[in-house]
Amino acid sequence: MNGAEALVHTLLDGGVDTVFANPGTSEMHFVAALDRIEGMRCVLGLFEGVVTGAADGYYRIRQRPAGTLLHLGPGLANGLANLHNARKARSGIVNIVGEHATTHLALDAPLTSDIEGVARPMSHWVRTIGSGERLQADGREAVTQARGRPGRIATLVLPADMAWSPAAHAPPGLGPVREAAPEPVDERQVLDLADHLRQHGARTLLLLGGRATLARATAWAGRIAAATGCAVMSEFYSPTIERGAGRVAVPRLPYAVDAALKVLARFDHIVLVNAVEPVAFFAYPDKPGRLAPAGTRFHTLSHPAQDPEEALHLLCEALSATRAQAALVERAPARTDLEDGLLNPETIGALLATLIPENAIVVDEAVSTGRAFDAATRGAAPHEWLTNMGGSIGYGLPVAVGAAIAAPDRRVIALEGDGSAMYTLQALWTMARESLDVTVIVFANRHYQILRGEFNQVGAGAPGQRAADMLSIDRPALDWVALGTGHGVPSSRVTTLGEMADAVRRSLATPGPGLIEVVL
Ligand SMILES: Cc1ncc(C[n+]2csc(CCOP(=O)(O)OP(=O)(O)O)c2C)c(N)n1
Repeated sequence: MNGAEALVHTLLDGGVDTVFANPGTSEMHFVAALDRIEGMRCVLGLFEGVVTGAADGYYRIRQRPAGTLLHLGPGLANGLANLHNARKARSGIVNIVGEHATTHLALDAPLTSDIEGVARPMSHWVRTIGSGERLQADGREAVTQARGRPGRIATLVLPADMAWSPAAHAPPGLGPVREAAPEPVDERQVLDLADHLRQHGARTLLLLGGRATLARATAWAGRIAAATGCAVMSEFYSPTIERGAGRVAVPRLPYAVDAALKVLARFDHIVLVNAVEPVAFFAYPDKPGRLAPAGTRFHTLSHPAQDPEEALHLLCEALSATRAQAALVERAPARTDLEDGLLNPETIGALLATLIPENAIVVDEAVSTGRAFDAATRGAAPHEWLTNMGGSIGYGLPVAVGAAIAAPDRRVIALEGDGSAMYTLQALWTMARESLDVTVIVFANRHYQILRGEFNQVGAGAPGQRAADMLSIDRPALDWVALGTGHGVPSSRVTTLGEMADAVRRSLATPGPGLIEVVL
């Protein structure tokens, strides 16, 4: 057995059975090992941002890390933006990054760089395998890190000579690597919070983050709200929210600072459930960075290393509210009037509420077009909704790839701003090659629309021609039908709501990917 083979076995033993890859010469022995050893699904991405974003999407749906295979420092660097997003989403990922053979490093060949230095800012854990004897232990530690609670980004650098040299056999007696158990919930704190909610329920917000937005957790939150009059909301961004008809409504905090300030002004207390204090995305002159009013008291029910479902359940029990009737969202009525009407963000939201299929996974990178989708799609059939946790655009198409690989029996819908989709459009090719059931809807407003608003919000005045040219993408207009078709994805363009409805229905009913360019 060589080192590469030993490492593949170590990953498989640790429950990592999917690798998103973009390899080079230094990774060829690892590629050969993946070829020889049964059990690893290998998915090629044509840009490393696709690879790392796919691993993020995979984790969010499977709650289990995938591996990535990246080519030295530059390959890793190409993947960093989506590793940043994954890190903010608390997704576990095992990055395997190839490195020159140890003897070759001194020669300073063209691809030589400080890989650990590149990796560190976006990784929780970084290690270069320094000897064949350490290889399996280091591999195991990388998997253990990624399977931590919450998930962590582990980057393991594999020098080519470690990959091709004979490796030590697996140390005996090591069982499989499992996800770390959650830390226990603080029962004293649960009782204190129950007392608090009995007295101040109406002025308290339960703010849900991380896995607290899964339906099993929100079901308890809904009962707590019914019993105490508290409100329930989620952070603006979530790794995934299980929502839709029949579930507890968990509105998202608004993105816009003024709107968020207004919502939070209603509360004296915020109970954080795997969430953090809400802050503005950016600083603006004359606007506060903290979104809750000064004097708001924060209480922590659970933090990301704890199980929010358990915490909410215990709180519900402490309130004797486990049988309370949570208010559940009703199914949005079918709208026959809609499809002859105008095409705009409001009507698109209403249409999506009728079209999202049960159990679908929606990846939301619709940016300004999607601002009202949260309220509009609340009564859709039950589904999951994923948002960008790190704010680095280009997350959506890769995350859709990973989600589709993690859940092959579910339809994925990627809602994309045209500007955002351009960052990682190579993901379309992976969707086509792997025949993934992904419906990509590109909102072609041909601008960086959100930035036009931000220009004004930060007090930069009215854009002149040079500034306007940096905020628009209309000259030339991108041809999404050509881009999609060129990557192997059947694509169409629509200009009315009726055409959009037909095209989306067709794609949902057709196995494999489809792309719809919605011209706004
Ligand atoms: C990696 C990265 N680069 C740049 C930005 C800044 N940025 C935020 S939104 C945006 C434009 C988004 O355009 P689009 O997806 O078309 O959505 P729209 O604003 O038009 O609704 C840009 C460039 C970012 N967030 N991340």
